[in-house]
Amino acid sequence: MPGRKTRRILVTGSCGQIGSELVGELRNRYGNESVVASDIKPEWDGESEGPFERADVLDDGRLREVIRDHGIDTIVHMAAILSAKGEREPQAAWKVNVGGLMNALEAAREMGLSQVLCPSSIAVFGKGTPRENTPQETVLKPSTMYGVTKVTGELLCDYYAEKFGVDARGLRYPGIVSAETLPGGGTTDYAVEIFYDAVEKGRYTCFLREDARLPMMYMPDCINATIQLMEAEPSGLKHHGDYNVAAMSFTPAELAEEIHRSIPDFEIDYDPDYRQKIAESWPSSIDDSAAREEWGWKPAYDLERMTEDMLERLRKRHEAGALYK
Ligand code: AKB
Repeated sequence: MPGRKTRRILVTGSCGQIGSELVGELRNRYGNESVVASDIKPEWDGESEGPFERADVLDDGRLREVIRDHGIDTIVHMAAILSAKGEREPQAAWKVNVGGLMNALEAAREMGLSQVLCPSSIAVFGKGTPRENTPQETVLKPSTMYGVTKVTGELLCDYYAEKFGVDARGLRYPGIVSAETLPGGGTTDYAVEIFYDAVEKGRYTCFLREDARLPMMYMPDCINATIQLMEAEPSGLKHHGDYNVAAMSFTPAELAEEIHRSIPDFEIDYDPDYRQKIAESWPSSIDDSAAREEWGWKPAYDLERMTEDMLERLRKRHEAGALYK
């Protein structure tokens, strides 16, 4: 395992909601030149400076070329199609999420890379899973193609770790709330959209029901969890690709109430669509004691602190005429 300062990291899906902020933080820690951002998009639109390579994760040859050219030893594999888009394009979701991960794992195996980190999601849960305080080890019978690909991804990480000794790691992200890059194609996206609409229009129509309680996390915690797991000593880890991580759980009504404290005129109404069914198949809260015990996971943000920070950042941008970047 390379030391913290000597890693050379490739982040796939760098232009996405999590990738764009993760690249910045990894560059702060490891140096700009040591972190290569890549995406199927032609240009890097993130704020940090450093190398960018256009690469489709399904193009195995291109992926290996980037790995070779930059002397990469760690892949953080963020490229994926999320739950709602995956239900509209299930074949593409399978291809990108499973095919892309296989390419990353195979490159790691054949080229002797030190680590692959691939996020999983609360979407691995489904029928027969306890919905409250969902345990680490439990039934994994997702009802979405996204969930099917994430269970497969977890199993692939375990397989490559045990069979080939690839240090493959992953964590089950809850819904992620962030102020920099908009999410796209997820069921939990409402929890970001609501802030933009609250600041811009003072009202929001939610595509989930008011009582759809889901596990959520604020981006700074998501970035910390990801880097903490990357840097955790392997000897302390009993799992590979499937750590539950939690921070808070709330319903759309509770989030609206919290926003209401700062924007008293804020109004919300509800027009649930096909995403409600996806939300109903997921847990309402998660037991993350394995992550806490094995690599010291501890979130910093609750609903109140997150809402305050989101509104402050978005209001500033709105006043400067740059709400949407
Ligand atoms: C989604 O809603 O699809 C994602 C997730 C929970 O993995 N945010």
